[in-house]
Amino acid sequence: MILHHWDTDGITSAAIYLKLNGDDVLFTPKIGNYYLDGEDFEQVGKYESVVILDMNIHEVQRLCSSMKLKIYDHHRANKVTCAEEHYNPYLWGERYPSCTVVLHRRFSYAPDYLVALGIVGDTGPKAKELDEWNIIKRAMIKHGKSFDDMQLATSLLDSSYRLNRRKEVMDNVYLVLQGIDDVLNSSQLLSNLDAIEKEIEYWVGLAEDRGNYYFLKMKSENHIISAVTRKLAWEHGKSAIVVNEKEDRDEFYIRSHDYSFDAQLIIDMAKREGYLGGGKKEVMGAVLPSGKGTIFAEKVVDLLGW
Ligand SMILES: [Mn+2]
Repeated sequence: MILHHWDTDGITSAAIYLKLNGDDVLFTPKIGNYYLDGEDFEQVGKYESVVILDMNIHEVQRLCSSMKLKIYDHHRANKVTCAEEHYNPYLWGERYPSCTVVLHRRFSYAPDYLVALGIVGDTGPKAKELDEWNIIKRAMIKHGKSFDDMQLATSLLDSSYRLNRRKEVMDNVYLVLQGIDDVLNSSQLLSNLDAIEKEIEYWVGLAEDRGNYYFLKMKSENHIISAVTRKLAWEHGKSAIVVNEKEDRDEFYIRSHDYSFDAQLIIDMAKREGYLGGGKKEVMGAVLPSGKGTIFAEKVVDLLGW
């Protein structure tokens, strides 16, 4: 079985692994979970051998007692010593931009559009500044595509997880194996993008101007909070705070429009309170128990003196 991340890099990594080793059962965890819940654990546990691509799964060593485990990844991680192979450049202090680059290096897989799409998916426009940019450029020339086409292809592949469509994520592995044009022309994925854009616009229109920042409380099972926050901040030229109340959890997201605060302060606060949080200088997100999102947002507003 191949267990892979639900984003473009995870999808293209699974495609490369299939090309190298032949067809296999594909599996992606419940979207949003960087761990295996009871149901997922039971399903994965039925297999004698599992390859994990582009994911650092919490407590993954639980799988070792019943199976042969291999892990190829590029996220921050600790060595999983019980795995037959744990190949992650992070473990020896190197950073690779995508898991597709990990597979290219580990298996001498000749870089192609799959490797390129993985990099573009994980790094976006910053891909142009990487050493690996030449991989992307060669793929663009070979297939007659612009960088915009490459980015559109990754948005299309990502649209399935954004709309919480787990089976479609795995279908996309076979779709991308057919070629970039098959992705760009997929009517299903194109209509996904339409639906996502409409939903983002709907929520952005409901946000409230609070002087120093925009605030929005939304309710969506889709993975769009980061895109909603970004659109809010960019459209109004103000920082934005968004709380999304999902069925089983609250999500919190904040974006500074002018780097006027360091999001690390909020990441530290989330960690002190025992919540999962992460981000960069200008953005941060956190997952909180149901009902805690608004309370956390008030604390952040206090912390920032808004
Ligand atoms: Mn990745």
